[in-house]
Amino acid sequence: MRSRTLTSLLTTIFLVLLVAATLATRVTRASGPLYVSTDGFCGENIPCYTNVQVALNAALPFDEILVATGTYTDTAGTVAEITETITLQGGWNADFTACDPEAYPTTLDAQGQGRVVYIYGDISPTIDGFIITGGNADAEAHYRRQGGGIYSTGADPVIQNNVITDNIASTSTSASDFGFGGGLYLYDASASALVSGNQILSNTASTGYTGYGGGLYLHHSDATVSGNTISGNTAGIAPNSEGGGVMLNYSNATLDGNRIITNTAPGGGGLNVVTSAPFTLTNNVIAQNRADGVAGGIRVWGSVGLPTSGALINNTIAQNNLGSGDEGVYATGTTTLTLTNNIVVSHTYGILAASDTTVMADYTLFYGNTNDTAGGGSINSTHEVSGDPLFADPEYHIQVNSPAINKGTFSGAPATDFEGDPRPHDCFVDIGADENTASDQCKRVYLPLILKNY
Ligand SMILES: [Ca+2]
Ligand SMILES: [Ca+2]
Repeated sequence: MRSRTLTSLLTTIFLVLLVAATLATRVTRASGPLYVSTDGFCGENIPCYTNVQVALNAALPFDEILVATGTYTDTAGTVAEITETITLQGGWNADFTACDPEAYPTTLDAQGQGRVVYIYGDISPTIDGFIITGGNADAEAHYRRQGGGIYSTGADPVIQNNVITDNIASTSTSASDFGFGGGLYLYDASASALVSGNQILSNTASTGYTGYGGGLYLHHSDATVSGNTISGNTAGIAPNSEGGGVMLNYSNATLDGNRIITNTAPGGGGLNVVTSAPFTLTNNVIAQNRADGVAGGIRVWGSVGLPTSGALINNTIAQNNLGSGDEGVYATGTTTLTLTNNIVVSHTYGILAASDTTVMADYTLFYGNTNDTAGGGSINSTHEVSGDPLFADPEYHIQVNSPAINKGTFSGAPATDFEGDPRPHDCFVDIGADENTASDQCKRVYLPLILKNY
């Protein structure tokens, strides 16, 4: 009886202390955003931190952390280790009255001492408006040599409006070390993960030997990748390196409206897809990528037990002929591809279907390829269109008199083009990533309607 009373008393004391501790925690954290500035001055706003990680550590789930212009580093190398569903937003001015990432550049710089951002757990954080640079994952304790700029595992992050540049996954010169995802690496992300509106520039998966996915590597991640510029990235220097711009591995991802240009890899200069069924490419410009092995543009591979299949709809695939691997689309292994409304221009092989592959191409505009289609696989190209697509600018818009205009099929065509213009314009769907909104070929004849009473 006495011990029961004591237990009850101790339980009561414990509960009181717990409630007090909880209240104390709530009182010490102001409601509303947390603020970070390099000099610890945030105008009228509190709490105000000078270190991004200290603010992250203080944040509760669903908090916003707003970061003022300036450069943020950390003695740990990694500037932001994210374990909660928070929003981390850069691009704010000094007194937090305006947010404009271009006017108020906000840089997270790992200074070559680690990866820049590390995200883990069953969370959905948002990272918005930063310059993410100086990452090097070569000496990381967790997921070494993967994700120089950003590594995410188990999470469904939203990564948007950032400039992710000059990051490295691996510097090792050993043939047994591999670098994956120079700019970003997403592992085990669901379809709600989003990589959108970023500039992913000049990242390298391996500066020393084999690398995969210079800009972005998706592994077991069915993410949406949309509206990014993925440019000047490099997979690796060893000849088995693949995916200069993007690599998909076991990832039923959707890539829409990206500019994947001037990336380099021995295999798959722009994009390398393996063991992913199905993946989807819509409204992308895949141009001027370089491969010195195979597939300057897109390489797709599947195995017998793990075949790959994909749909390519309304993409512009052009001039991926800078190296000796000068195919626009290269299907190999156990792969099935369906192409609809694509422009395929200036390659030695526009579409190469190696043995065991099945490629169906409908409404393709071919121009300037030595061979539009080739290979020992099954390739069936129907409703071909030819003629100079008349690109208007480096964005690969088409001019108003382009033969691509109004020559595509409605079937499967996205409702908007690579810049959000409605598709179709002018009655019919254009081929390629751009729908030209100035064309006016669609004339209808309206006869006068006369009603008479007899
Ligand atoms: Ca049209
Ligand atoms: Ca357009």
